[in-house]
Amino acid sequence: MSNLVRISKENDIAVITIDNPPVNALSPGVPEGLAAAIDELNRDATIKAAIVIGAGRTFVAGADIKEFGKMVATGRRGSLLPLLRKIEDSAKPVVMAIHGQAFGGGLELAMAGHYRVASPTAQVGQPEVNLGIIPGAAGTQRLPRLVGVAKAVEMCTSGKPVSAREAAVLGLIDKLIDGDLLTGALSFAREIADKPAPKARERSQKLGTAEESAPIFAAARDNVRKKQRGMKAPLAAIDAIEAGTRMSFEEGCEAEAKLFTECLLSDQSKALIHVFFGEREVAKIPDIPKETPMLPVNRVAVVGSGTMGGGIAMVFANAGIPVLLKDVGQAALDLGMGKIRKNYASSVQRGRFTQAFVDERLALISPVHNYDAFSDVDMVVEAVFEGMALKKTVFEDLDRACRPGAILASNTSTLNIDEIASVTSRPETVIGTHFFSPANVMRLLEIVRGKKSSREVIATCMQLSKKLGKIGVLVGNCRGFVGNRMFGPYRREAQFLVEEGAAIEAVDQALVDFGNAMGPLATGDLAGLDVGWRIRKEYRHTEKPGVRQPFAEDRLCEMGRYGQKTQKGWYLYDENRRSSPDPEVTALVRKWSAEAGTPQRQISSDEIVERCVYALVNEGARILEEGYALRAVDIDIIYLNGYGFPAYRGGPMWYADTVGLPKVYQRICDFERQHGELWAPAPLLKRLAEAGKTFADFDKEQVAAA
Ligand code: 3H9
Repeated sequence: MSNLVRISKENDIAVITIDNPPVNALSPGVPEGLAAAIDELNRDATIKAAIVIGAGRTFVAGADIKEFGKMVATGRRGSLLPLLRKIEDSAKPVVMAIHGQAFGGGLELAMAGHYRVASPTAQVGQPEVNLGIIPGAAGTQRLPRLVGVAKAVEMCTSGKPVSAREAAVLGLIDKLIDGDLLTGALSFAREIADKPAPKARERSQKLGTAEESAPIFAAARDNVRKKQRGMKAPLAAIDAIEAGTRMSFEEGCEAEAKLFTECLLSDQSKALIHVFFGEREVAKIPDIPKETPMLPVNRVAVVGSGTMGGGIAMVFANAGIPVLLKDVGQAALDLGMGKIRKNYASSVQRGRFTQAFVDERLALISPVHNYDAFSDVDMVVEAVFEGMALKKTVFEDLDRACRPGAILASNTSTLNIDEIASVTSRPETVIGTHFFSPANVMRLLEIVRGKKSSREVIATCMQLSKKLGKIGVLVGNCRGFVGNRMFGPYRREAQFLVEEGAAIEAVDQALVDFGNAMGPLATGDLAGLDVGWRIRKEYRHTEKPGVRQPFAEDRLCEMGRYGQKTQKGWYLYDENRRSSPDPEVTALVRKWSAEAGTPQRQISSDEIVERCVYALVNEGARILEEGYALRAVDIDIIYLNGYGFPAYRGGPMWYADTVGLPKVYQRICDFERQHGELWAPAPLLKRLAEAGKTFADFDKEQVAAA
């Protein structure tokens, strides 16, 4: 037996324990250990049944994702499938006792057992699509036999877990165990020890007929094409489940194996695995060790009850943290609280929250119009209008009102956090927390490190982001930080393309077809074109004379076309914010381009994508070299979670690696020749391309050097 799996005896029941911290992944040694334990079970005449249970915090989180590289290289899926067959064929019944998670290969393992019992708080699921693959150890074959085709399709395509309670209703869990899982599992095992052991692979009642299932598959494919646009794995999962309903179990497993391998070898899977590890990597800050003491964040305050402030207050309340919401007067507060109530009401309507949950959350938000109660809070997030003078006044007030050591955070999206900190007597507690709009929905939180921000404050904010359901990424203090600094050149290119003759809709469509949630021009309309316009006006003096700048958006703003909020921007909007093209804008841009002498030409969708995405990559490379992002993967995680970049492309930097940095560099050099110095290639990109390296190599070197 391997040291990752141990077997012990509780009278006539064997207890097989998987002990592979932190999440009992099925790493090499675990399947072998389990196989040896099953042999032992069947050899020992004094044992009547067995329980398989996980040590530590969970049952089994799935196959070991770190081993996927080897699977790709060898084309082998490891020893999981024969093991599951061995368990199912065991002459003595095997009870799977689940706590924490049975995910992916973990659920597949559980389904090979004859019975499953679970703690009520456990979760089960097939999240493989999130890694660009499908279940590869007969999950697409056993799951529909246990829960029916429709539910199996839903679980395998969405990747979302179901609770043990729901799984019990579905027939996937045979019994919920309150109290100690092992004790409950032992008495369950004694109850069933002498009964025939059911095998999931032999069940067919829930599979239904081809006619019954056809509409389920058709609807699921439609749904995937709409909601998981561009993703291959969910469609492959449907194919595998469908194959299982038309063939024998063995043939179904073969069909699954073929589809699994295709997915595993795809660029999408490699990108999504990069994202999986990346989301965990960003939490690791080289100069801030895990043991850094955390500060308490039990009561907070938000200054400013506008869209951002209100959304941020909801984020804290949703995490169960009481929050003071401050604004200047009753009218502003009433407006802010009204918006919060409206947001919550729509969540109840959509079934996301129950009314009781919302009532509890609303009770955690206390509107206030002065700083009197601020002496009690552990952290303040300032979310007032974006202007340095105003922010400084607020921070002077906070410095007076808050207790020493309280974290003073600014939700600025562009301003210099050190300058804000300089007006306080405690710059070490000042930090940027840049939430994305709508704050209660978007997952990204850029945490902006000031020159003097203390390690404790940074570590606390990073940990807090997880508690708030956000993904925190630490960034340096430069204009626009990481996300918005890169977004500038991206949107600049979108405008240039229109000014050079591309149709507005063609630019947006090319990027939507690439996989982005929205096109760059439509995004501008959504965010408000005036926001960028105001910032550009403020920084105009920093632009180098003679360097080409886009003009179309500024002119639209001068006409009062600010986007969705004025029902006119790049597009026209009706009262429901549905967009339609506006021929007037096209005519205007053509006229302005003629006046500016900008030559007009046909522009392909490939060029649109290259110009916009490589603009991101080039700026990303500069940011990386200047040290404002810790790793290329941090930039990727920012773009996936804050800017709608498609996860299956891994983020802009990973995408550039996939294309090949020499090719990306060459195109950027072409663009520099054609369009001028804004396209000067980033020195880091040049160096990596010439050395035949990737951004991923750069990250590895950074980690090694830390
Ligand atoms: C699969 O099973 C394919 C099959 O069909 C069979 C094919 C033949 N492997 O998330 P956390 C690490 S595909 C390796 O921070 P939490 C993780 O990187 C798999 N490592 O904790 C992290 O490492 P570090 C299907 C894994 O409590 C540490 O564990 N399964 C794996 O917030 C802690 O993780 C999935 O997709 C793994 N499978 O959440 C489940 N899982 O500390 C993926 C985790 O060095 N996992 N690690 O950064 C999860 O969803 C969450 O980790 C879980 C715990 C909910 C389990």
